[in-house]
Amino acid sequence: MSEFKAGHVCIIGKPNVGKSTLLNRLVNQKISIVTRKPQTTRWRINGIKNSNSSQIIFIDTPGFQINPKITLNRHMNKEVSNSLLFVDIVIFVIEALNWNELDYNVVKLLKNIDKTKLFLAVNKIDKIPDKKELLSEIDLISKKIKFHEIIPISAIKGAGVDRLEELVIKNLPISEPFYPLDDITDRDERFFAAEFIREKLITRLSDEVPYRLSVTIDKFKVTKDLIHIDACIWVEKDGQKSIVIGKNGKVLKEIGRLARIDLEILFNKKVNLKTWVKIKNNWLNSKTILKEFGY
Ligand SMILES: Nc1nc2c(ncn2[C@@H]2O[C@H](COP(=O)(O)OP(=O)(O)OP(=O)(O)O)[C@@H](O)[C@H]2O)c(=O)[nH]1
Ligand SMILES: [Mg+2]
Repeated sequence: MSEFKAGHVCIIGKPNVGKSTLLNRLVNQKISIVTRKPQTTRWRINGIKNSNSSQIIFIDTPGFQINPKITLNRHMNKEVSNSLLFVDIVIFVIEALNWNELDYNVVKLLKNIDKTKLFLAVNKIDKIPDKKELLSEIDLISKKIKFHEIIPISAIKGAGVDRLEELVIKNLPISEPFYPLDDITDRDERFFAAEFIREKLITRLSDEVPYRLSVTIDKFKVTKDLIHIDACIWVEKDGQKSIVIGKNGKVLKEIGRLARIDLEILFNKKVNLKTWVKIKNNWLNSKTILKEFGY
């Protein structure tokens, strides 16, 4: 295995640019949740891409926020900075023709990173009919920051993603693999159960509610032909609890149904999912409760 290549590749960028969509595309499986709302990802998550000659550990991170005021958001930023410590390559993702101040804030995090490790992925090019505009934006950015590679991509459609992967492998060090060659992630089944439920909650609920809730798994029991999952959705107040449950329990039922369908695909097994909604005051600002919830 002397020529085997392996390493860690961190995907970072401001919220909503398509980092998790890119991770899923790179590992050909939905492991990181995606919604059209910013601040969807709260934890870093590894997606592992294996081949006969390489193992790439892609790290999806929460979108970086400026001056976060609540403890949960500070935790999310810390997840990003910690992820940068020992990586071989950083893929900085931006949304094509949408480069702004917020992207600069993320770039500032990269000031100590060796420039030969820095890739720019310009995402969502499927939305840009005029490629000339795209080229002039890339030109502008590359005058301000030096990137080793600049790759226009569409994480959703797949354009440019193979090339991105090739360039990543080219730049990886020779190393033994870090994980068994059939692993695709570092996260366990409980993590996915909680995350897939949270994805449905974010998509279904409006305004602030998705940002004020967290999901824990109280039971995860695998039997011969069924997985029993008990999940708890934690909110801060009575009003939020009523919104999550909905009239006659309709909203919660629908969320449970959609999460169950996704989990059955992921686990390739029938799932019996039960959900409860409980209140924990001010959990977003309590270090103790955040810890209890796994942050
Ligand atoms: N048109 C288009 N939309 C995309 C593309 N990639 C991602 N999106 C959409 O952009 C939205 C955000 O995608 P995510 O993958 O959740 O973005 P993220 O950067 O992980 O967001 P946070 O976790 O909130 O930081 C979703 O609605 C995606 O479907 C793309 O290549 N083209
Ligand atoms: Mg994400």
